[in-house]
Amino acid sequence: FTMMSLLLFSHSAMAETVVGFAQVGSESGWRTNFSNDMRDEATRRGITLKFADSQQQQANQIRAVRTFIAMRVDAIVVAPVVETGWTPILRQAQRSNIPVIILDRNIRADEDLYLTRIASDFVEEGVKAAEWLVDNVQGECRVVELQGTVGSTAAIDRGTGFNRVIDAHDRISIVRSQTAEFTRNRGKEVMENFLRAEDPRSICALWAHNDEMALGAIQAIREAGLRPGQDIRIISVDGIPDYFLAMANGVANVTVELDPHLGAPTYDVIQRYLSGDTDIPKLIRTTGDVFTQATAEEEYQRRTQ
Ligand code: GYE
Repeated sequence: FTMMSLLLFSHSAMAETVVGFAQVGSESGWRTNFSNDMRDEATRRGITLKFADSQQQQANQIRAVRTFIAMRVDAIVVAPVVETGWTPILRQAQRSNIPVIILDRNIRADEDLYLTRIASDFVEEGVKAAEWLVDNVQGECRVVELQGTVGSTAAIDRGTGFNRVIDAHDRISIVRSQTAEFTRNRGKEVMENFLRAEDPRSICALWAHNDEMALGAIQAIREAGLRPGQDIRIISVDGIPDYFLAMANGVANVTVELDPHLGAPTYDVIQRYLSGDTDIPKLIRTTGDVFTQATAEEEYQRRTQ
């Protein structure tokens, strides 16, 4: 043993775990809850978290990952903005022997390039949202759709699931569809456009790929003199407290919950891997239930107290 190797040995045995996290941004309440959970759980476990808010730009995420590699962090977590374009930077991480965990949205890349992915089934969320519509709204129904970020798994798969269900029902059709980038402001603006482009009274339901856009759209519907939740049914995904409040107030109808508590399963996997466990599944699923006005008040209280 040289002095140097002794020093290195004692460092790796004692050093605390450092994790780099390239987050999408702070476009929605759900995302903010997820970021806070990642920070809180890291603190609880004595893990140092290097957090990068990528402002919905993949280029920023790739730059953050490159920095994490240069810092020689113990693990890298990516919540990808879009699905494509990840292979080169993940190859770099692999060459540096740094494990990568994919959270939430998916990527199109070789499975060998990451350790595991922790996420819900977004197709299933779209299916559940559409099934609520099929079961609760009678007769012809003209739907307007606010899509999430173009190229993101959450938008692609939720759209796929919803369409799969309504395609079997001739009475239900999507008459307008546009992205509002998962944000409340854009949700309001795009809904205003929909209400101008269509006869507002002919719109039966809004299908929004997240609560944040739905909340913006609810505002637009009110300003147009219609009753959200009644004249236009509001269907969405995430289950953030503000949306539970909207359901309790009768201005929104249904949401499919998405669990923002991804910190514990993420650090579990990282700690297992770093202690030598090689038996880690490629996909770890989180699940969520459908919530309606029926339990909205109590669910709101539970989530905010
Ligand atoms: O539904 C939305 C967000 O990727 C599943 O991204 C996520 C989505 C979530 O900002 O609110």
